Amino acid sequence: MNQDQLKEQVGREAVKFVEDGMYLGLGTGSTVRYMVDALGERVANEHLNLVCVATSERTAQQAAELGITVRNLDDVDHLDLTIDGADEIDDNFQGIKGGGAAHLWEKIVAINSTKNMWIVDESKMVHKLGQFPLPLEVIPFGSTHVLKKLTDMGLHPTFRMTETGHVMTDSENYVIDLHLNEIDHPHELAAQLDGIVGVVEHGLFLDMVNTVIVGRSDGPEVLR
Ligand code: ABF
Repeated sequence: MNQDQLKEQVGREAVKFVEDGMYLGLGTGSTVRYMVDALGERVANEHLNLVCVATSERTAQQAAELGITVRNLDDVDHLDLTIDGADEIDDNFQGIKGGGAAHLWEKIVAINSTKNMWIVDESKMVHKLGQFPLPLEVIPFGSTHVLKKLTDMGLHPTFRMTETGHVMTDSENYVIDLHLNEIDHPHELAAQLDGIVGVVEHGLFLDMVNTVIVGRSDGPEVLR
């Protein structure tokens, strides 16, 4: 099975965990796109009664087009489950997210969810975090000075750019990626980054996930 087939596999598997009446968080990324498509099928076929909160404008649009009820996070008092993707998951179920420039809203939704589930193809499973550049959402004002501070800290930062300029998040912020190769102490790094004025949020998702579904050629593996 190729990577897309594995993504579709775990997207469909995840939807089996959705129960009628749930308040459900919807992640962002290509794996989640498959999950939302499968969710749309269940909602239509089974007339599921769901209230969903999206972690990005693009997920909200996809869900709404499928007839899924989408609400703002501030219009619900809790979420039962959030299903999201990830860029890396290590042996301790710690994760890096944000490759899709959505990790701020993803983390806000995740911390307001009773349970969190990540769905990934097997290429995302690693022994140590860091090969995937660690995303930071940063405020544009003063961001060149934040970049310099990160450089001086030895964190190898780059602005995430497109041909036309900065990648902009749904909150109209910039993204800086840290090219670290290996992260030996993720909790310490997270605390360091939390203390930098201008950094809104980093993509280390630590001690947050309850269930991980990994796409494999011999079938999805449900971990935890
Ligand atoms: C999202 O899932 C992002 O945080 C992460 O970048 C993405 C993984 O992307 P994909 O499913 O497209 O591989 O939660």
